[in-house]
Amino acid sequence: MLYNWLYPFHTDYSFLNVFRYLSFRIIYAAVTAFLVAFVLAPRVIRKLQAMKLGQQIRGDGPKSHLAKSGTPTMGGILILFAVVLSTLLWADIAKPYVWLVLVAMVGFGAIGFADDYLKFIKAQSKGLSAGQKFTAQVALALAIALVLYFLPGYTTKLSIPFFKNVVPDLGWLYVAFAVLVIVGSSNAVNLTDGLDGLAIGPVMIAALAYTIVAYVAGHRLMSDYLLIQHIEGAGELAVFTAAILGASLGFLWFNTYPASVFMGDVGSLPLGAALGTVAVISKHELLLLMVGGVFVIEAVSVIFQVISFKARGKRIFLMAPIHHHFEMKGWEEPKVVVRLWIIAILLALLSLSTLKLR
Ligand code: 57M
Repeated sequence: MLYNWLYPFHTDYSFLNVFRYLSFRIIYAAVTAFLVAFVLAPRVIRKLQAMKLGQQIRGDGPKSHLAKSGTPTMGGILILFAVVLSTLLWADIAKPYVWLVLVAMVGFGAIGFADDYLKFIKAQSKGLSAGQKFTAQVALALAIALVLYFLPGYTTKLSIPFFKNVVPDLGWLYVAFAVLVIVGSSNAVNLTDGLDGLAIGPVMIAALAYTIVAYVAGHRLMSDYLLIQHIEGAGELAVFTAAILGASLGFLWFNTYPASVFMGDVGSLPLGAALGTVAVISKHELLLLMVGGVFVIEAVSVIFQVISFKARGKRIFLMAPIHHHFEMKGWEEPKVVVRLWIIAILLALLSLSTLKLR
């Protein structure tokens, strides 16, 4: 909103002209979100501890996790606050895409909050049932997809990495596809959030990658040069993803091993949904499979493990998701986390290279 309120006065105060530059607003959205998360985290952690919102640790997991019992969770509330505040401050709030991604993030955050609330505050150990959670996620994602479908100028064409001339128009099928991307991304991040810093690291890396993708997609000359679909107004999504990057950095300061706080479903579900929604709006949905490759690997490891266990009565991994498999093989937790971050960085670099390799 600073852009909307202050830029009009640039004729009187020339330094306000700086708000016109998207790159300036992207950088300061990240810095603002970082500072909000970093400064408020100690107070939030103390509040979560006072409310006895400590994580219960399941006995059937790696034994090393038992020491984590009582670690405050639901720290994702802080991430959400930092991202929403910074986006409202630095994005052009006249653009509908800004409100759509904020609604997606807050909506999935509410689903996660309800789950955590039932688990930790009402001490109904399981929280929302899988069916309740999934139904709420699909309903919200469907609403977002339908708004997009009927938004003037939005296209249901699907970009395919590496193939610039293959752009199938999915028509109304795109609505189902968009729901799949948003709900799948939300749950994949949720499954990944099982070690200190393991989810927030790849979220940061994916947010940085989509900051670049959204900036380019919203830039007429750059999108034409790279032969990618130009999405008018997509540049403002880069302010939002930069805010996610900044808030994630601030949260990581306290979530790194040994974690002082966990994000909870109130953090993992909205972060995944936010990345999925940005991928859908910027028309780089399939790219998310590469950018968020660590999340895909984690989710696929669970799917294969459950299918194998049900079909053959045997496990493929010592334990799923795959981060537990490495723990069971004797890798220390920080080693598992940083090595998966390295894979996430490499996948993000390869993903960005596909913008040129077409
Ligand atoms: C999301 N939640 C963590 C924390 C975090 C189908 C099956 C694969 C489901 C899966 C599951 O329960 N997933 C739920 C993962 C949990 O973290 C909490 O949940 C929030 C995210 N939603 O913010 O509040 C535990 O993860 C650890 N943790 C950290 N540091 C962090 O920064 O150490 C989390 C964040 C925390 C803490 O220990 O308690 C989780 O793992 O539950 N189930 C599993 O992942 C279980 N795997 C399993 O059952 N595998 C079976 C299946 C596939 C057949 C198998 O391989 O045979 C593992 N998780 C646990 N115990 N807790 C193993 C058993």
